[in-house]
Amino acid sequence: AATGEVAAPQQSMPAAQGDASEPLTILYGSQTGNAEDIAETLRERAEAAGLNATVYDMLDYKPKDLKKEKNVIVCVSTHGEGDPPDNAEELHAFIYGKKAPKLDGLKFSVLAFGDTSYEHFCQTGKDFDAQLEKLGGKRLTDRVDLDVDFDEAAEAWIETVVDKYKDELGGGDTGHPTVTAMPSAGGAAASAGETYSRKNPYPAEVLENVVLNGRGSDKEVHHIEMDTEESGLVWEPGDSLGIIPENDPAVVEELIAALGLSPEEQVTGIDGEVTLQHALTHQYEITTLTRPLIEKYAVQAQNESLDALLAEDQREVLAEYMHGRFIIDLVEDYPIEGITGQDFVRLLRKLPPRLYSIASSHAANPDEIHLTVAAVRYESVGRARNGVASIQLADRSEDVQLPIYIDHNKNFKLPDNNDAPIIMIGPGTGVAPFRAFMEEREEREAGGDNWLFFGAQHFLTDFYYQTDWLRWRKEGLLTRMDVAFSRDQEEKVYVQDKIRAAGKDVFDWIEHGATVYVCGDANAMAHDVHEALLELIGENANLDAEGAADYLKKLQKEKRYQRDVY
Ligand code: 2AM
Repeated sequence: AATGEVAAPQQSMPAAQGDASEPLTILYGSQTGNAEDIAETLRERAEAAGLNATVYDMLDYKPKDLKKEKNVIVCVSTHGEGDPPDNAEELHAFIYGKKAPKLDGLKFSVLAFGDTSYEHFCQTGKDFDAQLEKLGGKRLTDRVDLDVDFDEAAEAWIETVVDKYKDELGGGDTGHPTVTAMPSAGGAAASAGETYSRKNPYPAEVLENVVLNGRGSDKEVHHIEMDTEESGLVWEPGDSLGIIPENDPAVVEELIAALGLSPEEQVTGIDGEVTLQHALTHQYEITTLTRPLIEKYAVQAQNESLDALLAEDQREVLAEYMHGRFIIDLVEDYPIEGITGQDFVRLLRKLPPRLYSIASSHAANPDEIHLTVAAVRYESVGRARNGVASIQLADRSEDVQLPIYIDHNKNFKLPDNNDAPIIMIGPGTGVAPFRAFMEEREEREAGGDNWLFFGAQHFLTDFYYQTDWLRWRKEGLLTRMDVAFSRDQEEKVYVQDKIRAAGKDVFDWIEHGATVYVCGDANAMAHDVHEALLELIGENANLDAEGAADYLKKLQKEKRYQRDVY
């Protein structure tokens, strides 16, 4: 039990400058849950430090309340082309909008989640940071931008922020006996027995690897089955599988040769001394070019034309250079005389896990995880390029054990109510989670109606899981299926065209409580589907553009419009 004095919030200990009972509002905007986990951990630490902290999903937070706040901490990720996650959209728009309040009394801090391989790295976090200041807020700590391997940096940030707010507001130890550890690496908190996590992944064997496309298709999508029988892994439909991949040995070899180094050179890697070859195969990202990497590389390269490329006004030229090139191209284009293996690995970031939407239900088959994986192979700037994880799965996954873990996604979940209808929109590999949805609903004997929109190039070669869908259709589990085979006729037909054509029915389903799910390509498809939904809502509910947008926003708040787009 606690031995320290636990002060009631209102009569807290004397404050250094402020008042420890002053509310500290933590707002998170998160697509898959990373920012949410960190926000939760932050709240626990803040409370343990005697602060009066509350966490809100930005979706559940009234933007107007912002003007009453004295202390706000924002944890937010960035998606696609620098866009906010779905649940942050409204607040993000609000602080830029006409109704944005003056925030003179506000103290704030921002933690941004992102991925340095994207041009608009951490853009949403940058937006909040800049705009809160512009509205009059005072930045209490510098914004921190996290890359995909964020555990340590997030931990350090939490400590800094809690200390800073404690200094500002007073507070002290509440005597809370324990503070939970960071949850992010492990996803769900560890329960009894061994639980596998990102830090402690399960070595899984691939049982099945078949190409789903027929001969002559432009696409190469693999159906992968992994053995989870001994793993104890539990997932829900909508969750993703994290895979810690290995780099292609041929690519490693080529890179080492380009550097003029020996594969046997000893380097200090992620955890101790290893050969350069081992480090580059298992520990570091060696393909994707990022701006931070090029910046660090340039310091060693001392090459005028590379420095010129990094000038602020050359951002577009640099983006153009990075597009379609890998790290090996940088090494060849701007060689560094006498670079050592150690110098080189210091430039690299840790090999991040790759996430795939799980295509099977644990309730239906706890012994296997199924994935639907598009093999990424292309040629650019005179070189064949491969996706790291997809090509390992496609070409080199026999007789190896792949480290895997479950990446839970609270924002893409079947309704608890088995009688509630659902509409699933999943062209291409976006169909994966919907196969899991249907398996799950079959298992639950759920009575709710199910409607699938699927799209692909050709009926004959690209209708993924056709036999599953047809069986479910025949058995009545799948109530309706609308397919858009884009290249089977002169004019392109996409899922959004089918949605528009069925607009009245889609609207009826929504009015009858349907949840709408969208999975797949974030840039073009998800945007176009969103527009189609707005249109059909406007038409059928007799609303203008603003009214339709509000309708869809409300649906999103009720968690009846969920997206898993990438
Ligand atoms: P396309 O390749 O013929 O352009 C799965 O990849 C399916 O999604 C394909 O039929 C592809 O068509 C289609 N697709 C491409 N762009 C899309 C978009 N903006 N919206 C919806 N579907 C799209």
